[in-house]
Amino acid sequence: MKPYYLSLFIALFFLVSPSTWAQPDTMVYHLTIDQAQVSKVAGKQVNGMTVNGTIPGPTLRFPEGAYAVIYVQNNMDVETSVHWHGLLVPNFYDGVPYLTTPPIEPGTTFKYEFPLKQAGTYWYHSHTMLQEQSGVYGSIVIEPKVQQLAYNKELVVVFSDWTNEKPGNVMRNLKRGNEWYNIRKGTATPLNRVIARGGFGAQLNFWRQRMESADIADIYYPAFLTNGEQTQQYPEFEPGDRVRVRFINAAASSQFWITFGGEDPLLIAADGLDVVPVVHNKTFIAVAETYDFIVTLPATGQLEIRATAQDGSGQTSAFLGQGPLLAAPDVPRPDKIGMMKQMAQMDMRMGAPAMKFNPNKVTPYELMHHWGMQMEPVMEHSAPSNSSMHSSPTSPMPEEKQRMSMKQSSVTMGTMAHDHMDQDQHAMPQGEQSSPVAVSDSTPSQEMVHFKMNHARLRVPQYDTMSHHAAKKEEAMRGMSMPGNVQSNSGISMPGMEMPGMEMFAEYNYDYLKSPEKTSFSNDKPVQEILLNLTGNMWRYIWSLNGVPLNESDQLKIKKGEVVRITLNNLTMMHHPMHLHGHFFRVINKNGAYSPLKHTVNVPPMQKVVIEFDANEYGDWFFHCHVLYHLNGGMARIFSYDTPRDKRLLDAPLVNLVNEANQFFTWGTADVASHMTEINLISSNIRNQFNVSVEYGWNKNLEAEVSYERYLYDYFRVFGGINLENKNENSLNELTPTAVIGFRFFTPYMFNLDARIDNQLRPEIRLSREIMVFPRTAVFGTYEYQANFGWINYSNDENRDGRTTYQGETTWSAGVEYFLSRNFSLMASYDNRFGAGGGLSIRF
Ligand SMILES: [Cu+2]
Repeated sequence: MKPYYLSLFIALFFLVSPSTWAQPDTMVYHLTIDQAQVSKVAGKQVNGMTVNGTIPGPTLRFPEGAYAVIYVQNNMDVETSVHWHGLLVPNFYDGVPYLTTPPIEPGTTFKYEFPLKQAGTYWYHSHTMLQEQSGVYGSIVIEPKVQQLAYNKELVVVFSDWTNEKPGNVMRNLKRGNEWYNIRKGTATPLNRVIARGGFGAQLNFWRQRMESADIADIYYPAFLTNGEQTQQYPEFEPGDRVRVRFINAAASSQFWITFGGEDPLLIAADGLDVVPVVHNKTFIAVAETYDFIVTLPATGQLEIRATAQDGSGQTSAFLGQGPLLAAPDVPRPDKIGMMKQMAQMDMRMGAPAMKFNPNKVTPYELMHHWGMQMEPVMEHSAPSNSSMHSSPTSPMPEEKQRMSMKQSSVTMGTMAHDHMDQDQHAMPQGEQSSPVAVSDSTPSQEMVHFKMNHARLRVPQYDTMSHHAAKKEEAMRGMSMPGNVQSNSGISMPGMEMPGMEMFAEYNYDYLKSPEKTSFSNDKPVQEILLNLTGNMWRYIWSLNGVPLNESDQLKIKKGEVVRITLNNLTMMHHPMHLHGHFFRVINKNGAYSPLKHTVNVPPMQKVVIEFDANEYGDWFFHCHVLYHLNGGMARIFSYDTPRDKRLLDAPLVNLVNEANQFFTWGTADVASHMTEINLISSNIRNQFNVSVEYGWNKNLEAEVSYERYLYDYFRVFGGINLENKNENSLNELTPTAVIGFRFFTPYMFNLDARIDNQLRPEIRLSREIMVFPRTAVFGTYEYQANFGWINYSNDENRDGRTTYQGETTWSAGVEYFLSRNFSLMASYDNRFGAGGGLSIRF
């Protein structure tokens, strides 16, 4: 071989083979995703999706620093995708279909490859529609090169939730507002229970704000799973074993409390990264989070590790070792009515809309100031700038008592305040903030940091202190930050920010997580401030950020080299585990400069959490609530570095992802009763809705209507349609069609108001309402009034009795409904056109 060819050969050799030859630590996995019949609840076979034949899929183990090559084969008849949750991978391999990665079409295989920059516990899951709920998830373990912690065994524990329904039907049920899930879970709060607990005032407060109750979770699950089974036995562990348990919450929408039997375990890592080890038993694991613990097996007995669903609707356990049971502590079921009562006592403005009249006008600060927690400090905001306590003259709390609480608080807060002053420049008052802030039109988040930390941690000595003080939230915010005065900042906020009921969510803070290394960013980095209000509408099951669902949103532009600081302000009654792809962010907590790094952070109802990350990537990254049904309902954004889109995505238009939040769902009800029959059909996406309704009485009265309506925002829509009605009984040959236009409004106290006028200029209003009065029983009523001023006179039927001056027509009905199952109810009603009767109500 001539030297020329030889060198060419050598050159080619190195050109074509880097991924196989130049990567000595390459590890190859093959994953096959398939549809299969699975049984997770005894005796019930349903369609699921498996990875390599199982749910969850296999654990992918890698040594730190390896080069991962993963072939994903799609054996299903629908497209799929795999996202590597928590792994820092090149944008193209992040696995969000149509955003970063092409979807994996049926019958094809996609090759993912990336170097592993991390160690720890992670996981993977489908990012296509609702496939994660069907079973497409599994664990990833990256072994550290040097193991510094003392343990001798390992166990991966994947928690998840299981439904026998098709996930698409679950979503449809949520969209239609079916009460059934809450009934089935036993978490509904019917009026009789609310009244029995003295909560009627709170209920009225909720209704006024168009909220039904303090819902914790939306969906009924017949089973919660530990590594795919409701209970798991691991008898192979022996007394004295120190087991590193890697927990992953792969549930579609369930958050859990983990509790441990035996001696309290050691929490050593969160979201894959080491934390300062801390003894910690009852631990909240939000959807998509991971935690590592070291548990020590007792000298005798088997140790239970239990995950209890946050709303108390179920649990799943793993048992390690053998012998007598060391049960995990019980987590009491949350008291929803008690929460309602507490929330009603605070001046919370609930019901922030999930969509806006003009989605192009994004007004996050207005949203924040108008809705949410109304903060009313005890301190006057003109408080002196020293650290001494300053009791408000109107405070019902004796000053002595305040001092007491101040002292107690100081004990718990001492180190924290110290940390803030010394180490965390972001938590400093603005006067000492040296970093340039890119967006100045903001309430600086350092105030929020303090607010969050204070209210989350402090006990509330006196319950109704707050309600006696009327200060605007805005002022409260300002009052909290005394520029240039650290002392007063922490001092002032202590008694003032002791919000009644705040301890209700204190157990969800992350203060027990402390990074072993400083995580704060250098002072000279520019900071981009972003406020994202988490917004939602339970009635239509639309979820959004700043009142704009994904499909109506613009991308959020971020700049490489900047620090992006995001205030997540939850204006909903639900928890939202927010996940950012491709980055770890600091979750600002009491540990200041040592705040932990995470990829997923839970934001409790009506609370604020501040996160910040180093914008050090390129491409577009997804940021979303990891509750699958919230993500699908629109609670997501694209963070864009504004770099060119990968050419390999030419055939994968982004609109396919974005429009997942705007699908049409169709449902119907039919009442078949002794006096009448009624059918309603609804097809709806975020803005548009088509309705067909037919009422037919056995006395041959008929009314039918077809209409189209457009939602201007959550509670207000305009409509137009055709109405068909006969004038008198037994006169089906005299059906008169009229054109109608009007508006529909979901009022405070939750009445459906329909105001319309027809083409004969007859105005009409309708009011209707349904209330759950007993656990399975609802009452409903409708009132209609149509006025005819005779503005338009027809020479025929209308005025055959001579010229009409004014006619009013009242229609009303009232009834009761008893829920038998998801799809069936018994109903009885009286209608002034059709008379009284009873029958069956069917939801389909
Ligand atoms: Cu959510």
